[in-house]
Amino acid sequence: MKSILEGRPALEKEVGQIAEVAGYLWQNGWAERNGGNITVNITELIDDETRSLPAISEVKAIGEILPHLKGKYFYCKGTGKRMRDLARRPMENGSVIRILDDCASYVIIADNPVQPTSELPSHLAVHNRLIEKGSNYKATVHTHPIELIAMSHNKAFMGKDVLTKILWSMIPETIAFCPLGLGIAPYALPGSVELAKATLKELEEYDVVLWEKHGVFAKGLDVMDAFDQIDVLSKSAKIYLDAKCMGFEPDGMTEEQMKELSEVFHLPK
Ligand code: 2HA
Ligand code: ZN
Repeated sequence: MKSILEGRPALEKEVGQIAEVAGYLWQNGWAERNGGNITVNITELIDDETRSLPAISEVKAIGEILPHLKGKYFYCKGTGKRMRDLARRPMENGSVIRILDDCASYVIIADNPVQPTSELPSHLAVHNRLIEKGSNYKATVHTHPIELIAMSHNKAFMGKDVLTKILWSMIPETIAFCPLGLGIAPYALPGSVELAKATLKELEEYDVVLWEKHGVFAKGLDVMDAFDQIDVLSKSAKIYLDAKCMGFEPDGMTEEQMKELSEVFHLPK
């Protein structure tokens, strides 16, 4: 069977980047079994010929009306699929979907009728909001970074911007490359409306949200940008934990050092 990627270099490159990031998630130990999700808005890469491709699935309900997604196209990881498999075979472990004109349902158009992630409604709700805001962000990533999840088991870290300040102060790069910090969503059942709502709320202010005792959800300009932000935060969390393992509380950079960084890098906070 011919893949949708054949003869479409821009789409092939995009899916290649998704597969590359899926590999990093697995290599980092952040994507056990079917853990994590990736959803990317690929509408800009869809040409007229692709728009006329027939559906290869029945019409499926999203579960909510998302008015800004009419006629949009997404690459979505498949439900129950493994990141480590997606890294090697992205079109067998994910699929391309088209949102129908009712803004409440979709069809799969390629390559295989792989059912998208169980978290599709929450990922699509985030994309709906991003488009509504006129944002250039195209990717959402959910994964299970070990050290950040470990830190979320401490209630004292779950206050607003408590963890952000600790993580920023571990290494100068973190504030430079994750300048909005880390939002917090209190524990809620995976896949629940409550978790989706809390995530949407936090994403108004942050690019990355820590789901207490579960993982992170990030938005990015593209999938690599979303990954990079999770990666720098995770690096800071590792440094914090290494210092604690050596038996001391890390000093962290001083307020003055942080202020200097913010000024030099023209950071928003
Ligand atoms: O889709 O990680 O939380 C797999 C998950 C859901
Ligand atoms: Zn998860």
